Amino acid sequence: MSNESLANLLKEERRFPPPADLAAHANVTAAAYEQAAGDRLGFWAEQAARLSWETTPTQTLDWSNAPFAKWFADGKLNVAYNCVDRHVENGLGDRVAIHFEGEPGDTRAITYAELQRKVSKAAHALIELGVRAGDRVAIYMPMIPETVIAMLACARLGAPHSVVFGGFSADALATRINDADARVVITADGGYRRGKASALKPAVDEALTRPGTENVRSVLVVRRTGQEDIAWQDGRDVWWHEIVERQSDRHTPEAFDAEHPLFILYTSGTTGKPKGILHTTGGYLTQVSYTHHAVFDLKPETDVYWCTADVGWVTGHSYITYGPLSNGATQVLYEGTPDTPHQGRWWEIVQKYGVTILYTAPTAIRACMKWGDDIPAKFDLSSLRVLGSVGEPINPEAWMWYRKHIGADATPIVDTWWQTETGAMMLSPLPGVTETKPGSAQRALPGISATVVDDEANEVPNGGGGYLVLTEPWPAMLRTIWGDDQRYLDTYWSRFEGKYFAGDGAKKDDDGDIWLLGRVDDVMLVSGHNISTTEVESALVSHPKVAEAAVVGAADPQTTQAICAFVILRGGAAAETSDADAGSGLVEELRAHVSQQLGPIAKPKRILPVAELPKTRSGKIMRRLLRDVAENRDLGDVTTLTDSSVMDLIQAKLPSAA
Ligand code: 6R9
Repeated sequence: MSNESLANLLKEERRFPPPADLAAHANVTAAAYEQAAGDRLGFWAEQAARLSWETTPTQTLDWSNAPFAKWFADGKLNVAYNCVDRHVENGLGDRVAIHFEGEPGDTRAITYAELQRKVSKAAHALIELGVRAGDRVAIYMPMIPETVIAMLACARLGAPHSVVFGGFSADALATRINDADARVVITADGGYRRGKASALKPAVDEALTRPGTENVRSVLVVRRTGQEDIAWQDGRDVWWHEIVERQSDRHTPEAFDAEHPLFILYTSGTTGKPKGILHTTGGYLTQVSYTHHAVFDLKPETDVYWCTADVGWVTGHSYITYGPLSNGATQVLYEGTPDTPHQGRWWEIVQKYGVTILYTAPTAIRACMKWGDDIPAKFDLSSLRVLGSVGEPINPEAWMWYRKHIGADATPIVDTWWQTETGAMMLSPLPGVTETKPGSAQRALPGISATVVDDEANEVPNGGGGYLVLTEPWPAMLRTIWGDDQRYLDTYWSRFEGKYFAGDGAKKDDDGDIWLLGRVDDVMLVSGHNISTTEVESALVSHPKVAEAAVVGAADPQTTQAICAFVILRGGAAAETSDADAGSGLVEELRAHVSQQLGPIAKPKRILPVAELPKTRSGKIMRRLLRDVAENRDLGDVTTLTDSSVMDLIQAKLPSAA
């Protein structure tokens, strides 16, 4: 990729200073950057002291076997104790930890004292099932409190969990069980999604017929939907309510080494088998706890926090389970989809619980934009004081919509860049410090070192573009890929010597702030220019008739790649395109709009209005599949799509794709 590359095209001039009141009482001020810059390791040692250690660490970082890091290696602690018991011991047992809202409308409020009893019982049940420190446990669950309880019970016993999205297929589950050599699977009969019960147990049964899963000796099943015709294998399958409920609700946690494995979480790369990202105990908990406190300005006595992610995504691990609970937060856990039974469900939940901090993904924000401004306007959202975004670059127009229609034009937005591999947030504004810019994650958090480099690993000057790299180790970093140290080295540490290669394109603006431009694989080469898919998408979304856009580069004999855009139109405009002439008029209008926003080089060669885009469960658009369509190829692996029928609809739209 050339340096002038990753075109510095889109100019975003809007600026939003932090609200004065928030700034005056912020948990973290600008001083944190200075302190961490002066003594990075001292800074992290201080953050580690936010936790309760059974043995206080005397070492901070051991980088002698780089890039295999050890953080706080001579310390010992128990993660579940830190997330639950210590709050009870500190007199906070009556505080609600989880406000659960089921999709059908059933609710449960679980206090920290209750959570302690439930986690203790679940830990005893796992012991009865033979789980010992070091054994891997697969968790395949809907979004219900037992999922969090199961994770904490594993952590309490030092048994690394591997949470697999409830939306994944039996095959995907089997591959992950096999790779981690899991001994127990925790699941449910099903969960509620889109207004109906959707079964989970059958996928577990099917997965366990696959070779490589023979070591699973128990399947622990939560009853959620009460479906009746559930297959049962005696001796292997155990009901949660039968085994867990009869256990003692007192359990003394054992402290584990800071580098004891906490969990494995699989990320599906574009090719090859999924990578089992390994996270360990002390450093991980230190950084998720600190970032949750700093980036959301969490005041646990008064805030009601809600992260809408699925717990099967890293965002759910770090910012539903471990970050918020380690900080003693009160949070909402919602089982279902945002439009069930109506498109205002989320805003109804915000109003009902008085949510003050909301953390969601750009894909969800764009869906809400598409449904219309009048929907959130019907609810009282005045409790909100910090809004977060994660998962993809957020288009400036989506950012502005989020601020205006959800945040009353006043609430700071923290756009948090991080990855499964980084374990915790890495780049983000701080809500009481940063003057925010719509669409930018802006800068590395205190204690984190990131920059943008060119092909030769030289740091680019302000205004330049290239690749995002992390230049110093950080506490929550992945320790390796489970069972494959070589792949860890090759994937992350071989592209630029001594630097972690994130795989994302990025640019620095004139102030040195960082803008993420999407995965490097998604950058297009058009007539010798590198053009970012993200910027063309943002230009399209800035047109009033476009709700969402996905852009890919399709092979082209004249220009190497040609820009091909798939767009979802907003309500009225969608109807217009069914009329062929009006439709082609709109396509011309959109091409002209992109050309005017970014320059003629970025004008899409083709624009196709579609009803849906292919997305993963974490909301990321699978551009790879759209490239397959645009280049008239057979589709690659679709197993991680939320809904694979979307691709049939898109393909049906284009008989003339090539
Ligand atoms: C947490 C999570 C990681 C990839 C990452 C990047 C994209 C995440 C982003 C963002 C721009 C943000 N990404 N947050 N891009 N701005 N705020 O999403 O983890 O599922 O492993 O994905 O997501 O491309 O490299 P994961």
